[in-house]
Formats: sequence, structure tokens, C-alpha cells
Amino acid sequence: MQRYSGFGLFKHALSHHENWQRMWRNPVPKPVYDVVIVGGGGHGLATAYYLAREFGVKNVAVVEKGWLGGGNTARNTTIVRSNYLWDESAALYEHGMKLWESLSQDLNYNVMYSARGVYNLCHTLQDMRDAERRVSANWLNGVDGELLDAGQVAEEIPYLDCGKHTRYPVMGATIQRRGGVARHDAVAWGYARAADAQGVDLIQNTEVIGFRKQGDTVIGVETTRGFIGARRVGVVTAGNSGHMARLAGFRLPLESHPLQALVSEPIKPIIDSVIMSNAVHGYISQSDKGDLVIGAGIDGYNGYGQRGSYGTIEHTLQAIVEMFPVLSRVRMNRQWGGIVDTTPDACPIIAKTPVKNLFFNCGWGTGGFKATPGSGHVFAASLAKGEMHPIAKPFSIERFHTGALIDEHGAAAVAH
Ligand code: FAD
Ligand code: PYC
Repeated sequence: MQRYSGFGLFKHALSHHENWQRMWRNPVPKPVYDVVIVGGGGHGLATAYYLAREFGVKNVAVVEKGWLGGGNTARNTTIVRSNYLWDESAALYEHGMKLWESLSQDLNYNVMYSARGVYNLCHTLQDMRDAERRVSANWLNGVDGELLDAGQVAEEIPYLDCGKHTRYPVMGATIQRRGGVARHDAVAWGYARAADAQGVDLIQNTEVIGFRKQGDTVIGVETTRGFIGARRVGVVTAGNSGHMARLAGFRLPLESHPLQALVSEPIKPIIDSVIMSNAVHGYISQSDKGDLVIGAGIDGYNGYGQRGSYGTIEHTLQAIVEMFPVLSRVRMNRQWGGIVDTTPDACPIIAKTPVKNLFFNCGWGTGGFKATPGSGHVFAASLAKGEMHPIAKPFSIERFHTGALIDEHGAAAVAH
């Protein structure tokens, strides 16, 4: 990282961005790469970084149709946690969590990972039973988690309405104290800068519009800037993955849905953790700037419009005010949507495909931001070796044929 003295900082602050050093190059694509990654979101950039840095594969390009990190990576609400139910997903998300803990140092870039704790509220006896089961499963997998009763929740989250006369009274909660948030665009920029420094070509404003095959093997990608050859191709395109599979000649069990989020005007710090409720159906945290960061579940219809419908916003805010009546007069500043790729078991696909040397990493649905480092790391290992990393293996496409599904709808915590 370029370091500035106090004077240097002052000079650059007044320079209207003149002479600022570029974070990454703007290279012309080479004719052929060892690995081409399609999609320059967090997962694609992390994959490229680990390929070059950890697995010695440096002849790598990331091909992005827009700008780096402008997809779901820029649109999510930044919740990071690893408290999933089943062994396979606990291994995957905990692998990511361990990488989060040292990511700023690893990238020499502050990704602002903040372990402020993630609460999942329980409002029914069944919620409490599910929570107890999940916390026990987490312990067995070495993942931290605690079950709290209503009194403890009221003590730890002062402004939450824990009264007995609400529609769904709070009965307790799980808390993962190592969970929290990270700064989403810093994650993309940190990985991009570090990948570029390793020699990875980051090719923006270039859309992949087809896959060139020789027999049953991919040999490169057709793009809006011409053909780019590749020995292996990794597709990491989130909500566009169903479309990409169709271009490659097969189908994936994915549905693309809008998922919305909102931020309020900045207010004084009142929420120092992340609080999620599936029953009332909303979640909230507060950014360092003071904005309340709010969301709920997907819009029920399929679509590619990064916007969402009004009814979802209204229900989300009703839920938030029900949980936190003190917020009823706070004004919302902005709303947006991203397109998430959901699978039948709410788990990702990290897999080889029917096309040789073509790998897909998708299906993260509403919950892939937290997995960015872990997903990138296991996908890079798989692309480097041509064999799926042991943590990735259970997340094959075959599971939808064999029935070996890993149902994480409960732990996904956001309805879809
Ligand atoms: P993206 O960042 O979407 O990257 C994919 C990239 O592929 C895009 O930049 C796109 O332009 C590019 N691309 C697509 N097609 C092509 C093509 N043909 N050629 C070239 N490039 C292409 N997850 C959490 O863990 N915690 C949360 O709190 C959370 N909140 C969310 C809130 C919202 C509102 C949304 C929408 C999502 C949320 N998620 C959350 C989910 C999370 O954002 C995603 O799972 C994750 O960011 C996916 O990362 P990615 O790199 O795979 O996708
Ligand atoms: O996966 O924890 C999550 C999440 C929260 C909001 C959206 N996704």
C-alpha cells in the first residue's frame, strides 16, 4: 500500500484526485490464460487472489461485464457469521470466518471486519427448539454460539421491544459473538488490488457472451471484446448463473430473485450488533456512519431487475418498527435490490460441470457475502488442481440427482 506522510495526505486531499495511484491496472486481455474467472464480484476476485498468491497460478484473468464489485458484493448488508446447521456448511462458512479474522492483515487493506455479534431472535417454542439444536450442532463443529433467554436478550439489546404484548413476543435468541459485519466494497477493492499486485489481469466492462468448446471441453470465453482462451474457466456470476449455464449448454436448479435492502438517515449509535428475526421478518444493524442497515427476505417472483417491489419494503419496515418502536420516526434514505441465485436447499453449488474444465461457483442466494474469503479459497484450490477441494465436494451439482441435499433454510435466516 502506498503510504503518505501527514503532509502527503493533506496535499492529496486537495489535489482533486490528480496523481492518485491506481489501485489496479487496466490491461488489454491476453490471447490465453491458465484460468479465466467470469465475474468480478467478491467471490471471483477472492478466487483470483488465492489462485495467484496461494496456489502459484498467476496467469489469470477476471472478466467482469461492469465494474469490479458492482453486483451483489456492493448491494448486500454485510452480515458475516458461520452458525450453519449441517457439518458440510459449518465447515465451509467456518473456513471463511477464520479467513475474515486476519483478512485485513493478509490483504494489507482494512476490510473493517467487526465481530459485533449476530443475534437470531426466537419467538415461538419451535424457534427455541430449532435454536437449541443449531447451537448444539455449532458446538460439535467448533463454531461458537450461545442460546439466550428473553431476559438476557432484553439486557443485551436495550431498544428491542421484549414486552409480552407484541404480536410475536421474544422468547430468546441465539448469538454468535464472532459474527458481525465487514465493509463490502473494501472487500472487493482489497482483493482486487492484491490480485492485481500478483499479476492477475482484471478486465472490466467486458461481458462473457458464450463459451467456446472443443468437443466436451471448454477452451475459452467469447466476450464483447473478442475471444479469450483459457485452460480452465470458473464462473462466479451470482444472479446471472442460470443464464451462464444455459450459454454453456446445461441447466442448473437455480431461481433468480430480487433481494432488497434499505438504509436510513444517520442517527446516533443505538444498535451495536446485528439483530435478525425470521418470524417478524426483518433484520437490522447500524453502520459506522450511523445509518440503520435494514433488510428482510427475497421478493417472491423471479426477475433480473435490481430493484424489487414496494410491498416488500413496507413489510420490512413494519417488522423493524414492531421490533424497535423507538425507530418509528426515522426516515429512510435509500433502497436498492440485488439479484440472488437460490437453490432448492439454500446451499451453494461449487462444482465441476458437464463441460470439462468449466467450473461453477453460484447459488449463494441471500447469504454469500460472509463466505467470500472461504468460497474464493476453496474454489481457487479446485481450479488450480482440477479436483474439487474437500470442503467444496458436498456442494456438487450431483446432489440434486442423488438427493444428498444440505437443507440450510433455517440457518439461512433470510426467507427464500
Ligand atoms: P456478485 O458480487 O454479484 O458478482 C458477480 C459478478 O458477475 C457481477 O459483478 C456481475 O456483473 C458479473 N457478471 C454477471 N454476468 C456476467 C457476464 N456474462 N460476464 C462478465 N461478468 C458477469 N450475504 C451475506 O452473507 N450477508 C448479508 O448480509 C447479505 N445481505 C444481502 C443483501 C442484499 C440486498 C443482497 C442482494 C444480497 C445479500 N447477501 C448477503 C448475498 C451476497 O451479497 C451474495 O451472495 C454475494 O455478494 C455474492 O457474491 P458474488 O461475488 O458471487 O456475486
Ligand atoms: O446470510 O446472514 C445472512 C444474511 C443476512 C441478510 C442477508 N443475508
